[in-house]
Amino acid sequence: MRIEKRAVEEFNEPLLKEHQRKFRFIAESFPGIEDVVAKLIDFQVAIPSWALGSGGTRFGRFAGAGEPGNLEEKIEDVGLLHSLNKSSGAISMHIPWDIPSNPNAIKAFAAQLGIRFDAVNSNTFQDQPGQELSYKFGSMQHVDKAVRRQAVEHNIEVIRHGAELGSESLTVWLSDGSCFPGQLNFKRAFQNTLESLQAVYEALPANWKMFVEYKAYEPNFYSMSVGDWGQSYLYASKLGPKAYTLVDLGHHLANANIEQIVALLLMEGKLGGFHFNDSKYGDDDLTVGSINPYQLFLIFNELVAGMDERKMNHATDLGWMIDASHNVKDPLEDLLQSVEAIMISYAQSLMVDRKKLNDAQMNNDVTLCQEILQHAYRTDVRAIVAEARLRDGATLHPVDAFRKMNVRKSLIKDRGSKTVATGL
Ligand code: PSV
Ligand code: MN
Repeated sequence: MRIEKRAVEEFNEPLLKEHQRKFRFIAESFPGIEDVVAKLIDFQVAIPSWALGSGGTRFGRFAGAGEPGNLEEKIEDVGLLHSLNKSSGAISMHIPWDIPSNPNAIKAFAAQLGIRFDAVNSNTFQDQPGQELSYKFGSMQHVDKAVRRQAVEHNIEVIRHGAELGSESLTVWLSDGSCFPGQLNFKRAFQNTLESLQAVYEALPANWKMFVEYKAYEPNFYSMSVGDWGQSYLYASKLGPKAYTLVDLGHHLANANIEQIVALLLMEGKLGGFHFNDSKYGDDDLTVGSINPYQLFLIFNELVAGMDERKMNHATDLGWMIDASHNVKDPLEDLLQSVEAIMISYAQSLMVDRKKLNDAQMNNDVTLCQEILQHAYRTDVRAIVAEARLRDGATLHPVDAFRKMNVRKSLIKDRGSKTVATGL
């Protein structure tokens, strides 16, 4: 299924007047509005190939209908999202869940839909059918050199697949660690992991980045060999200038101050990428902004401040991606909501009066600091985000449009109601 320009215009038409009234109202009170709109148009969030179907928990999974059954259909789904919001122009693939059988054809198909290939992700957290050695006791940290070599070779193969499609970064998330005290020699596990990562790093094409993603717990419950941003930073620093830390919002212990982590990593030039989601308890992988939108805003506030200090391009210098799971909602609706939440937080953080905030901080005016941040956070910027979409040829309200255009119904008609997408 494709969403034609005409369908977008037809959807927008009856909403235009009301939208223009709301946009005019906010534009009048914010002189820098055109710069915000331009930045929103440029900003793209990659969609993970494994999140286009229903997710589940270890207790089960309730499949949806019309889910994509192969990589082409996953790209088709991302194309639909992108037609609706013009902010989802990239896909991030997980190998081996999505090995492209014909890379040139896949690349051409994605290009037709305006989709590029973001970071490729390796998988040494599951054993695959026919795999020679098991990752039950880890992959890159493993005590057996042959297992470590297998993990390294897999990552090199992932780079090869990514390079064929035009990706320029590899995300390595390791589930390595231990479940019980005494199981693992921490220092040996670190050294083995570092050596393995070094072998992968050496295989990176010249223009590539490597993202080292950390996670506090799960599937290992006593220690993780890349368990927090400190460990990730240590690996990334020892690896070299092409290695960076990747922050996944769900991968922290409760109440961690993620905005502070982000600020310091940016200061050190070691923040590489982001996995957006939201959580109440752990790595819940819920819709971005659904539980704690203020935290999301505070993170974006540090991102914008830090990127501006380093004169970075907001849209291209960091890897932006959603990493969520949709257990009860339509995956595509859920992803549209996530992208919207990201754009709203980004827009609000672009509206923070940084000069005023800095002055208030220098004067220890704590009350004013809070007023400045919350003024931006409490500003209803939805019309600005919608205006950016409108100017870029997308819909004023993506979720409503998805429903009005009967997108899921068409997908079920094309694909049937029993397809199950690969992924977790
Ligand atoms: C692990 O929880 C993670 O966040 C990593 O990014 C994985 O690659 C992804 O989820 C999918 O399992
Ligand atoms: Mn992640």
